[in-house]
Amino acid sequence: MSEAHPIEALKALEAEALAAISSTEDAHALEDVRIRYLGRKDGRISLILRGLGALPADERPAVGQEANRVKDVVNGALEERVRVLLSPRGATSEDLTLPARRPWKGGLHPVTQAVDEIWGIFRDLGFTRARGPEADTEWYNFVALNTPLDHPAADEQDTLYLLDSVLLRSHTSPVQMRTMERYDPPLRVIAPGWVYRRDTYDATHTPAFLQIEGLVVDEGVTFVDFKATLAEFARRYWGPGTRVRFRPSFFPFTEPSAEVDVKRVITREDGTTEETDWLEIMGAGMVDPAVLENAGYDSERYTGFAFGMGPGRIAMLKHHVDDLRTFFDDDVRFLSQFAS
Ligand code: 2NM
Repeated sequence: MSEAHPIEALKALEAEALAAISSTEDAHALEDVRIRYLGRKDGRISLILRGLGALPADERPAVGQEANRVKDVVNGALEERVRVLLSPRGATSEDLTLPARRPWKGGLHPVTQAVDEIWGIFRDLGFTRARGPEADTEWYNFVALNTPLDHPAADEQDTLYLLDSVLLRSHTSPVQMRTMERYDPPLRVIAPGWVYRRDTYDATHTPAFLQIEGLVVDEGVTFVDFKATLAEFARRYWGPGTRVRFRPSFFPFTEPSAEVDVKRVITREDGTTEETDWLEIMGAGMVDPAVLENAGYDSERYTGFAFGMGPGRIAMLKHHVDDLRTFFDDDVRFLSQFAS
């Protein structure tokens, strides 16, 4: 039997090679098939290509073209098969190397984080958390706190009234007042909560904001206890190297009163340090004896100190945010950077 015409032989080789490729089960077997048909030295298709010169001149172009076509088809089949064999499930339609979609993860709001950290420090210092109503009376919000109703703070310009003498609390001090009424000294309470003022929403004000106030009352509580407690708080919150400064101020419910400032000392990676400007973090003072008397305490026997701060403001200082509204506009793209 005479040898088959080269074009017929090529078609037969093509079918044979494709069948061999699709029956391979691993990459080694596939490489053997590649060498058998396309190996440079004596692959069966390669041999035909190399033998083109021996053919009659008029057959050469057609055989050459067919040999190249078969070579391309077999190469393509080899590539496809290697992808199938190397992919974990042999799947071709899914790219299993794609990174998975990151799952949505909740996080605490930065101002909530500040409340939790601040309250946590005072808890460690022996304070108890107290709550009270957000709608309260003029008595608890102002009068009992030594703030006469003709004081500017009590004006309708500043306070949101619900009824004649019922209002949305403008600070959390009424909680301390109610706590003093209910419990005898010694008292160490911390009252975080929402408070309301008639303010226009801008970079540093919002009509509803969180406040944290604290109160300590006992026999023999002095200005030294006051300074030491707040300095200890500042160093636990802002870092051990933090400097603390008390500036004289005025509040109707404390005498003397002070603004508390901190200066943070930041240690850079190379060990050198940098000091921030003084940052005002809270108002505070020794509780006015008239306030203790309004609570039913004997102001000859007991003394105390109190303080108040805004965790929103503290979070702004901590995260170098200069517009309070970015915390409250609820844009998750902004807020998610504080998630922990
Ligand atoms: C402040 C500043 C100074 C304060 C006073 C009282 C109370 F009820 F004991 F009298 N609670 N909080 C106080 C004192 C709050 O906030 C800036």
